[in-house]
Amino acid sequence: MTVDVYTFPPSLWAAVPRLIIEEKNIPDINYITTDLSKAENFSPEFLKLNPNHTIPVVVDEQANKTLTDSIAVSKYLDEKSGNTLTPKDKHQVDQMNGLLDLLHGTHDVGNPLFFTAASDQDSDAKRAMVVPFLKNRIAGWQHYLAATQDEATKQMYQQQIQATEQLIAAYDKSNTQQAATMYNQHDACWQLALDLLDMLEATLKTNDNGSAYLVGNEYTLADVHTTPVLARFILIKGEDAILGGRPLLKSYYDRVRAKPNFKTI
Ligand SMILES: N[C@@H](CCC(=O)N[C@@H](CS)C(=O)NCC(=O)O)C(=O)O
Repeated sequence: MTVDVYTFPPSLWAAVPRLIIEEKNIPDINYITTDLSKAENFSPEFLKLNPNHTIPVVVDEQANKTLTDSIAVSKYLDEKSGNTLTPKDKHQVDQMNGLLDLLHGTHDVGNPLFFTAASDQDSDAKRAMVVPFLKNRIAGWQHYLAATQDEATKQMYQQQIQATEQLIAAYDKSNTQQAATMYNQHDACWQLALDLLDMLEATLKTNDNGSAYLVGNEYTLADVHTTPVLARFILIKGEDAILGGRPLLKSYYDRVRAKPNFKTI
């Protein structure tokens, strides 16, 4: 019996199950692409699986389990395959869980950083990639909106459309007010990203008695969740902005990106 893994290649958090499955060579996985660019994560079928409309989702029918966020997904997949990505030591487990909370709390800014621009110049550089993606999502919501009778669901689609139209408008530099609001939002996210990077550097420094990973010498779920975040930040801001001046994070990232499972990011 296979386990269904709902994923989308460019998604940040959907990389988590892919990294684990590749790392541990977990068999019998059925990857199902949920195309976020078409808002497929808002289809009626997907909303039944995860009303929060996010990926990754894992469905293990045989075990009667549906997991709808990447922390739960990662713990489930690890448990199912021998718990090798979870430390044995209780203190290290606490440390790992603390890092997972940090990555998924207020510092979870990889997606808003990607979809917003920092300045007029950044807006010019990103517009041709971001705006068609957003317009495509609107077409997806409109399609689902036309097909639903449920008032609450209609409202939810309408809100998504409205918020996305505002974001598209902010990419038009002549809308100076909306553009400025987006640049401020981007900057607030960037400050949180910098804060997170400094905390990761500090964690590696505290641990730096020769340990290779965030929680000691073994690759754990903390590393699985950190890797796609670093990859995303580098994609947006470039390697120097992320790893420059953070020597421990630089050698850490060199280590995780040299692992065979990194190709799934
Ligand atoms: N806390 C959730 C966040 C998942 C999340 O934000 N996933 C993004 C993709 S990386 C998503 O599905 N976004 C929905 C959308 O773009 O509509 C988790 O860790 O699974």
